[in-house]
Amino acid sequence: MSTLKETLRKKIEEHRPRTTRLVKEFGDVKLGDVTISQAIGGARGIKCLVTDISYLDPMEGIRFRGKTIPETFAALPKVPGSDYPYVEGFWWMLLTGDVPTMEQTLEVVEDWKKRSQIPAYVIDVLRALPRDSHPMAMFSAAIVAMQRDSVFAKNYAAGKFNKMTCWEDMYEDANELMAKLGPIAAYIYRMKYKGDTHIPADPKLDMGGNFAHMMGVDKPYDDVARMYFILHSDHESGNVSAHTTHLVASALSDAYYSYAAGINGLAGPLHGLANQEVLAWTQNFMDKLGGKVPTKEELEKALWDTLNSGQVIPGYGHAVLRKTDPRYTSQREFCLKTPGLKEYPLFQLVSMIFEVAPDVLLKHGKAKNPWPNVDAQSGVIQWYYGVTEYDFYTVLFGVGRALGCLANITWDRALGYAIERPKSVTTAMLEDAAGIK
Ligand code: HAX
Repeated sequence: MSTLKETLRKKIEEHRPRTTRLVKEFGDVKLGDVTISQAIGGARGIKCLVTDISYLDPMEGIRFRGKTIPETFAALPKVPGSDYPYVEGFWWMLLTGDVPTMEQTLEVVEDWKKRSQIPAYVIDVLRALPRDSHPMAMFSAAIVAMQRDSVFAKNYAAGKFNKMTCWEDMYEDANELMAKLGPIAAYIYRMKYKGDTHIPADPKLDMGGNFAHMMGVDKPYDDVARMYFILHSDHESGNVSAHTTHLVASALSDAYYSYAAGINGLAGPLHGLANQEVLAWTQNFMDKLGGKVPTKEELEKALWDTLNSGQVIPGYGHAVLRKTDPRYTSQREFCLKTPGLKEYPLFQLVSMIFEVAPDVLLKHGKAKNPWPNVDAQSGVIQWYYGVTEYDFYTVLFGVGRALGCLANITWDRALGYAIERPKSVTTAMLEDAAGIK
């Protein structure tokens, strides 16, 4: 039995009475009323999901288990010789709420190494897909293909379902996925963009280091990977990828079905695909200018052209945040402290967009939040380190987002969260409620 699993078991046992008491004794306490615009407008702001893994304050941004991004990076054990922590230690923190010791972190590192081999049939599935399939479609197919190995599904089919202990099967599936997603993503990358040449895993490396190695990108891309996966891990539960994963898991679907569904949601341009769209927008703009650095006036015009043609400015705005996304700031700080990257023309252009776009969006008057989100900055760093195939960027997001989604559905099972089933109403009912009928 792993120390992480035992620690998690204690946490779950301590936590369960809190949830039970809230439902039994305080189940009728109201958290708010639902308005017509919330019912029509994407359930914005309705408080009906519960998670302790992260919390998103509109003005402050994300906290993972109560810690801001800088606090998270400072607290966790670091990979020797690196500026960023082990992703495996972060996984421990997301699951348990505690900062692990180096020894505990290394236990997860070893556990994931043992689980990291990509099954041969997954390679077959990936190779059978047309090579011009979007890498997110490939990633999703690989995840759902592995459903045959789900411990949860096998035990359920064998009649071994037990509401109190089924989180353990989810935990096993979640760890299997976490260990394999990096190597699968790297396999897709090299198959699709690097002439189908592959680099075997290096058993000496941690998850982030091995990912960089299998991608074939030199240091400090290992730190970029660690930073990127942690930053993209979780953004409380209402965003499309986290909510979809939770929703599908609520039907007692296993981690593979659930996270493949989450990945499909992440692939939408209003969500995770925005990082690809940012680079596409920026590159198109630079091409139109023949590669020269634009003036602020040229940039402002291009932003207005995008808005006037009815499109969104990718990487800007957010459903919850009302200030610059600290995940954007964290990546910007990485660029500012990295020699070469700070002077890099693409970084300078993205910085200029940061100066110009919020004013344009404010004048446009629609977006409630004119500030950049995580996706406005992430592609620049990838591009700088040679990962210029921007339709791959959302896959990177998907490897990181798994940390949050899978930690959440492990806890969903542990606390016995119900199958999700909100109520719908008809338009006529809304008109009745509004008194216009
Ligand atoms: N450019 C142009 N218009 C925008 C805008 C932007 N960046 N952001 C919002 N708006 C518009 C909306 O389309 C909406 O217009 P309509 O009334 O015509 O429908 C209006 O402003 C009000 O929207 P909002 O309440 O401010 O924002 P939403 O909560 O509805 O949507 C989005 C939030 C992130 C989807 C939105 O800001 C957007 O489309 N941004 C660009 C795409 C993007 O960067 N997505 C990634 C977000 C972060 C994330 O999930 N990463 O994975």
